Amino acid sequence: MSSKPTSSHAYGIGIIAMIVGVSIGVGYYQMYYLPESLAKPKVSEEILNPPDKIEVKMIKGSDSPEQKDNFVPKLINVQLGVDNRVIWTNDDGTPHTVTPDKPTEDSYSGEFDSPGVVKPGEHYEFLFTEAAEIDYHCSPHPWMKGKIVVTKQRF
Ligand SMILES: [Cu+2]
Repeated sequence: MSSKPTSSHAYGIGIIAMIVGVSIGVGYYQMYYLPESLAKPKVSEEILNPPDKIEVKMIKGSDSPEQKDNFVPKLINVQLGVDNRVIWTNDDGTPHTVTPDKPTEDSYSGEFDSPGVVKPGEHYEFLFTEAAEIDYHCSPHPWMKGKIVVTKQRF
C-alpha cells in the first residue's frame, strides 16, 4: 500500500501534458499535413517516373483532310506505372494542337491541352497519373482525331 499524495499530483500533470501533446498534434495536422495532402494527390514513384513512354507522331500531310492518317498511332493504351508519359511530336510542316474534345484535367499534372500550337519539329508532353478515357483532336484541323485510354497496371 503506497498511495502518497505526490503520486496523484504527478498523475494529474501527466494527464495535462498528454492533452497538450494531443492538441499540438491535431493543430500541426490541420495546419501542415492537411493542406498539403489536399493540394496534391499522393502519386506513387512508378507513376511519376514510368520506365517507358509512348510517342505519337503528327505525320507529314496531317493538315490535309484527304489524308487518312494524322495522329499516329490514333489510339493509345496507356498503363499507369508502365508507359504513362506520352509525347506528341509534330513531324508535319504546319503547326498543330493536341486538344481534348471536352476539358480534361489530371489531378496531379493539371489541364491536358497543348499550350498554344505545337510547331513543326516541336513536341507536347503529358504525364497521366490516373485512369481516363480522352478523345482529342487538332483545333485548326478538326479531322485530326485521336484517343487515349489510361488504365491501372494489370497485375
Ligand atoms: Cu493540325
